[in-house]
Amino acid sequence: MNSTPWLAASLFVSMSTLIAQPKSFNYDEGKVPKFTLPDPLVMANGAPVKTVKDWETHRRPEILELFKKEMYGRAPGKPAKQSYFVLTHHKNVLGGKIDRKQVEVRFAGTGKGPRMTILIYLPARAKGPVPTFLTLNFRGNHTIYPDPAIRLTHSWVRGKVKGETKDNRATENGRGLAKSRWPVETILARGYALATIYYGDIDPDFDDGWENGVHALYPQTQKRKPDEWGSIATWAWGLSRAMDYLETDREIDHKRVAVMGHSRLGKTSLWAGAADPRFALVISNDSGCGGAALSRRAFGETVQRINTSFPHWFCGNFVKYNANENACPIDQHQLIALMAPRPVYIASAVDDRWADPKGEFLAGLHANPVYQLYGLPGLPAKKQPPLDTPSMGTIGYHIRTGRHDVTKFDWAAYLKFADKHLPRGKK
Ligand code: GTR
Repeated sequence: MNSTPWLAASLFVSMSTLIAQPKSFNYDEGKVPKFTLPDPLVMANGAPVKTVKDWETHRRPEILELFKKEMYGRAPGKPAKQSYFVLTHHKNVLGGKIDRKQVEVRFAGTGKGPRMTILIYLPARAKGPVPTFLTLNFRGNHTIYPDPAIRLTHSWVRGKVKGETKDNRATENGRGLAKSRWPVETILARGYALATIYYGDIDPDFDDGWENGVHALYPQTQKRKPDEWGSIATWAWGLSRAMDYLETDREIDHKRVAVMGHSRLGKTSLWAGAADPRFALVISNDSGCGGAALSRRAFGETVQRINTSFPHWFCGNFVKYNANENACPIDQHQLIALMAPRPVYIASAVDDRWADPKGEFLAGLHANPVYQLYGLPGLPAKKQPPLDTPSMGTIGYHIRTGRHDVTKFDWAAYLKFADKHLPRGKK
């Protein structure tokens, strides 16, 4: 019996439960509190930012520091002993058009310590290094495409999809389950590689007291400090470690790597892009609270709610802003501004009110002054564009029909945006 439709249905149910939109939260534009956003172009000492130099040498580091200290937490650098091990490498597979590599990043330099597996699909017979979409996935590399050669993760996986997991271990039942979110053939046909990692290889997504995943490499000796990395910063750190590897892979054009993520992994791609300028382009798909959405609007999911439901995602200091968003010295338009002058795309879905589509748009809009400092267009749309109508400057935005998900429409926009900003043949 083919159990895929049943599994897909359970996946849908479980994901909808995850993003339930509780009634007691505000969805009324008229009830959005009054607020003033911190100005990205005014320094903490009140001095104005007048030039790119002021921004790059003073204000940008100041804002980056505030995001580390108050929100995502501080991550360590590249582990000294990190090494890479090619697990498999096959050419012309899956109908002949794809090259597949699976590479293990060994954080402590050994296959016995914490490690993550990067699955890389490349267009077969590419002429030279290819630009790449790097993304984390929710349920294991094997779920993104029905490819029997993708290795099952050795890490903990969430056990909510009935039949997909057994004792929180990935099984064959999950193979290809999330394929609607991963248009592999289209991405490759457009000349891009796709590199993906199961986020649980980096840090399992539960409140474990910072012992498992890569945290095992950094044992706690004393009480956790209020600015130590939360899970979002840890996943973003994993993306930077993947970038370390991509820089060594001659088939990859590492100067043209777009980091993309959905939902909590959209929050993660934004933080990865802000913290690590090696990412040439950044994409947030329905990232919502703690991602692209302005916290001060408190529309849909709030700071208090996210810190309560997911106490491990942010650093300890972020709790200070529960129901107290105005006291926070930063807001998410400044996170977007940290990408400047690099291109950044923000995508919303109209039925995903929990993620506050308007707040996501406004974060892009209010990052504009920083892009303008560089003489770049920023986000062209001055008000939220109509449904299914992307607006693309150096900042891109769309709100599409439908629910919290990654769809063909989203990918079509990302590919167009990447074609525009990461043209081939230019250095
Ligand atoms: C929800 C959470 C959102 C979003 C989403 C997801 O439960 O409230 O912030 O991250 O999960 O990642 O699926």
